[in-house]
Amino acid sequence: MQLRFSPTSPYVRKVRVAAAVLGLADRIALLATDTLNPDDPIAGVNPLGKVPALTLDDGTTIYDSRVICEYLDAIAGGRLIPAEPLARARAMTGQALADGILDASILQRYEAMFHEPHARSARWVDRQSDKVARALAVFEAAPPEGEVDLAQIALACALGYLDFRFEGAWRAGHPGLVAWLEAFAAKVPAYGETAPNA
Ligand code: 99T
Repeated sequence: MQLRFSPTSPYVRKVRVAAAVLGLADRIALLATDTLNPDDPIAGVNPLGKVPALTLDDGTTIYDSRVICEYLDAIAGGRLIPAEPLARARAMTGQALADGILDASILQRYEAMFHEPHARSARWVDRQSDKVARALAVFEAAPPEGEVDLAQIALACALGYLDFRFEGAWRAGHPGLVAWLEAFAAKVPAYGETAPNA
């Protein structure tokens, strides 16, 4: 399998950590991708022009990170996403909340990257930053427990992204999550190995 990736993408990191935990990392070749370069083949592989995109051995390409993680989990026998419907929905909701932190954070970043200063909307940025704050408060109130699952991996990657692009400002108000992330990193070596600046 071939994974179109960028080392700074937290969605890619989620896939790579999931693959490592599932014992599938050595079946996945990494293809460096520059989504901002119009000559990069990514748009021919994923029309949305985003990473991650995983091309399977039969030539099928799948995206986005949630679909890829679900596929990898399925071929590994279902260790990161529970089969029981309610437990499954809970794990997928945890992933959606963590991914929502990423989506809202990246929208803030793109606002600064793609808009000239006079065209930026502080209201829009505040709206996104409120989403991040609310999601972090939910996780802080009840940090995930139990075996490593997809929701935990997604949360760790979201916090890692806030460290990488937002100077770790989240740490000040979330001591429970700081402790949780430290414990997660100690349990899952692939987390440190896939850090954006590793
Ligand atoms: O939007 C673009 O044109 C390019 N962006 C991406 O490819 C980002 C990279 S994170 N990927 C996604 O937005 C994927 C989201 C999707 N729902 C998924 O896979 O789950 C780059 C962040 C950074 O470098 O700061």
